[in-house]
Amino acid sequence: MSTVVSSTTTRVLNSNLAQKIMSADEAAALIKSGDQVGMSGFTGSGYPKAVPIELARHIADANFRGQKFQVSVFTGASTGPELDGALAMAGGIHLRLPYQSDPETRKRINAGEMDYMDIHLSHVAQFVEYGFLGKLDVALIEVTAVLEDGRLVPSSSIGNNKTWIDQAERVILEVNSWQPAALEGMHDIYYGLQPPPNRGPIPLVRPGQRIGTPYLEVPPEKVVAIVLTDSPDRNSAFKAPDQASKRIAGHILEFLGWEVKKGRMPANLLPLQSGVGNIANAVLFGLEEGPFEGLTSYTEVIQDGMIRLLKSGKLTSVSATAFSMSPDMLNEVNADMANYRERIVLRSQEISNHPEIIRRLGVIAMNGMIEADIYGNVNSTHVMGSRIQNGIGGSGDFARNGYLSIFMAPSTAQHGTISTIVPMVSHVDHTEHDVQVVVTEQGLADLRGLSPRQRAHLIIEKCSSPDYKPLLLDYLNRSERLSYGKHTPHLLGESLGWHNRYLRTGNMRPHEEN
Ligand code: 0RQ
Repeated sequence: MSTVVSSTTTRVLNSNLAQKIMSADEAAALIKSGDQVGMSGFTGSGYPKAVPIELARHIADANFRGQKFQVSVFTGASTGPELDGALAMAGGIHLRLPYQSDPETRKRINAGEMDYMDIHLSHVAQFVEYGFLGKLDVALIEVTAVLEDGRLVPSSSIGNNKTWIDQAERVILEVNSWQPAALEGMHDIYYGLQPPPNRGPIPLVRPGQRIGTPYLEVPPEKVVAIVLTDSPDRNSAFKAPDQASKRIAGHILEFLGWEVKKGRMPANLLPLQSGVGNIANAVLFGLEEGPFEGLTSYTEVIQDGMIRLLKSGKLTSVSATAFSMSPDMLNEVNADMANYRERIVLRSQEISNHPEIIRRLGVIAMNGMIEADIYGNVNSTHVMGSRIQNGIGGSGDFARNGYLSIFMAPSTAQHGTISTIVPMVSHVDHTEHDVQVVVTEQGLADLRGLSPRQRAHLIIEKCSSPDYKPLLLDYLNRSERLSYGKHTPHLLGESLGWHNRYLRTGNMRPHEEN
């Protein structure tokens, strides 16, 4: 394995490609209005940090001259302010996919000024490969280094980088010397996935297994620019777990212990997937104090809690597509990357989120939700049914295909003014068929083997806030008497009107007006 050196200029070891080093401004000028650009980046990790800012500047200049300049931006998932924030602010994004969590982008999408396609993360690479999304013009990818033979050492996320490089007409690389050189060897890029009808089984049977190569490959003639950067990834810090998160974590741990006792899971559990956000992180913190040893993880993002589990020795290996750590944890891991490299594998998201692997490994999927209804349908994405928060991300990939699918949230949102348990979700991301466990700080409802009406009574009893329980029971009782069908009783005129309760509280923030 070759070793890269950490000074900026020596990170591009291939002399042919070194000829293509230029400024971010010059590289941005190679991106044209109407281009579809596949960018690296997954959460606040491994996204290009220089060219998007210059591109935003070119877009703003064009707009100033009265010329329309917009591009479509495809990524792994969310990115940082230098990408989503800058381009959204300039009004430069025509279509965005597949996931975002940037405040400015969210604002533009919800104002109807930007198109957004919220798709399963496992679908993105194949949608582009199958040609469903048209031609990819440019790949803009952050890497850690370019080796002598032209192969690329990936950065702190992989996402869809392999696909963007393979599919794009031209490739722009940002070589970021802030990324630790010791990332080399941590990645596993699988080049064996053929399109149907020639797709064979993916030979991955353990979370920590390597089935590919640590490097990305790029035909040198495709590379039109290389930009040198030295900028940090940006992820926000996690909040310390609050009481509600701790109680949610407690319910999940107790439930997993029960599953082990029943013989439905081995003593070291099954590979864990943990979603984004503070509650998911709190569950990982809970596992650190819990009784389970020899854990593994097959997930999408590596949060602080995962690293703490690795440090404590409770977690033996973790597979993901990106880091998503607080600045403090990131500094700690970067300083000791060579050690973590043995226990962490970063893969393309078409593999980290692949249904075949998730089903084979029997992953325990734990994801956050905005609301669940009494029958177990889950809304992960839309506030009041119309305002996108982030996106479905990988939650559907893991929920539908996991061994166990758990959704969690506090029982109320917005300071208690709205119940997260509702008669009918205002938007469906995960159907009642994909959701096996719903948990709030009030308790946990195990929905497996229950009919719709049994599920409704259990969810209300175990998960709803005492403030909303009587209202939900009243709705269910009347529905059971008056509903047209008695299989999944509903009073349709009333069920969605439930959400107006929130509007009537007068607690809507100004930017949320529907
Ligand atoms: O509003 O920002 O104004 O405070 O929604 O909610 O409570 O901070 O929750 O950070 O855990 O995120 C589902 C969004 C939860 C996340 C979701 C308001 C609430 C707050 C955020 P404020 P919290 P979290 C794999 C997994 C989909 C993707 C996924 C998510 C804001 O988990 O994006 O799972 N999931 N990926 O007040 C009105 C409700 C509300 C509500 C919450 N019922 N009504 N407002 N809020 N519930 C990883 C990847 O794919 C990368």
